[in-house]
Amino acid sequence: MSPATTKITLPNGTSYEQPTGLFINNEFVSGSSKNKIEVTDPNTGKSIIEVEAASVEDVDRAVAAARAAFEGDWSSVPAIQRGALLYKLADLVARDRELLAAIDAFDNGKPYGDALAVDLDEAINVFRYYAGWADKIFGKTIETSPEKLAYILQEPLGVCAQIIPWNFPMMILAWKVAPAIACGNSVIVKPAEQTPLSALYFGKLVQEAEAPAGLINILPGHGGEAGAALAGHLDVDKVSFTGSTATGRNIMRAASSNLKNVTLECGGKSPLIVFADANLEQAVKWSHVGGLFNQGEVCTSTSRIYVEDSIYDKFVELFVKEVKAASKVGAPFDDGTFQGPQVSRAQFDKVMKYIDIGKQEGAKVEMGGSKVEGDGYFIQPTIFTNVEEGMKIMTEEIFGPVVAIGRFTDEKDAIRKANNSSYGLAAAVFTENMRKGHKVAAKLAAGMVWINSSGDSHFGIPFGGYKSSGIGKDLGPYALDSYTQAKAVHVNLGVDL
Ligand code: TXE
Repeated sequence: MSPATTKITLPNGTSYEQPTGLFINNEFVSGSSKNKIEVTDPNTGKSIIEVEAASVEDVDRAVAAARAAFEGDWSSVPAIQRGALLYKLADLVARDRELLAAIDAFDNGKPYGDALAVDLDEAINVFRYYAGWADKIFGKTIETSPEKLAYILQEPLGVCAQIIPWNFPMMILAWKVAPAIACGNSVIVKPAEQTPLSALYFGKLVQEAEAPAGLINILPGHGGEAGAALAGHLDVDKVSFTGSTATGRNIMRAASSNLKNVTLECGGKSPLIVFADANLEQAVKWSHVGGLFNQGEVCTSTSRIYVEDSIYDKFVELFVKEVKAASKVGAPFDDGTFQGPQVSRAQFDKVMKYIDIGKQEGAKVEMGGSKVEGDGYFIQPTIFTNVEEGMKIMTEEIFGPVVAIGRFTDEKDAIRKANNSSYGLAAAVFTENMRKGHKVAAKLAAGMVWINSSGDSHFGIPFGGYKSSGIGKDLGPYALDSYTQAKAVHVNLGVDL
């Protein structure tokens, strides 16, 4: 029996039919168990809808479908047609961008305007970008001797499991699905429990694009069950994950079952360094966006700010002023909202716990520091100052609207403090001295460094971390390496035995 769709009316008045089943073989189907996921509106704390949760058996079913697609006609589809499919998907996502943005704003809690201008814009660009790559994935020839031709084929990996977080649901789906399909793989997407709705709606677009059956499967499910089953599955060739470092470790352990290829984009505690010679006004504005955009639920959030001693007080004064003026907290669909609710009760509790820890550790609450009274998971934008190295709020990922500010004496001290982390996702440097900017950038242990900006990213540029922030890269041509493997072919041109 095919599962129901449910009519949802979004807070902006738009109604649509939301699929609630599992998407396998281009059909919405019921799961083998009665497992459900309850999806909540973080703006009110109320339940929106239940969707089916994939069991281990359902994972097997989806893997079999993806395997059959990969080994079937798909393997002989010309590269340019893989690109054509991605262009079609891009056009369909573009057609429904407002609905998809509204869905993400609804179950995630992010401001609708941001979902539209950032998440959906990026998702569409990413599909188009990798559509263009599909027929430009080159092998190599390597000269060895006149008696031999050696060439390298760059081949797809096979069945790819793609485990998606809840902070940018449609955007990260695009980051994972588009390069995998461009390279000729088949995929199984597992959206996060908190935000499965846009991914399931995307299943309808996959149908409409007439993708080969089984090429793109979407399995909402619990991480510990469906996610773990995908990561450990013996017939899955790759797992790509974005989420916490703790879960990344579990995935890597599970992936050792068949030594599957692994890409992990995990947590961060990214530093932002403000030198005394920075353009202070710009440093303040970027620090605001870099630390507090998307409710602080950004893996590259520059949530640790280090300011040079001589301008520390001035920076704090201007930063607090900027955050007060530009961090309007409100409902996701209200005009002018900069910060919506945290995604879930669990995330709200985690952030509030860290705010309490910061107070106990003796850091100064410069502004915020409490929840916002009323329904929903709202937290005041919070700034801690006089934060010392070693304090938990300076070392652990909070993933909320909380920024910790410390100070440094000179360049060496700034670099030492910035690198004093088990994470290495991103880092930002503010200085008007470009020689210093580039020198410091080279010394920062981070997969992405911004000079005079923060949180900047582009689909053509690799995205991924050093140290415990992950392995491998999403985006840019680098993601093509993440979804292909090299096969060496040795051709004997004249050596007879
Ligand atoms: O993350 P999880 P959670 C960080 C952030 C946040 C914390 C916890 O600090 O506060 O993680 O969030 C799936 N095998 N980030 O608990 O567990 C899960 O179903 C396979 C940073 O939500 O990492 C979901 O689809 N999969 C971040 C995805 O992993 C498993 C984004 C992420 O969930 C699994 C999100 C398992 N054993 C949170 N367990 C970023 N890097 O942007 C869970 N999952």
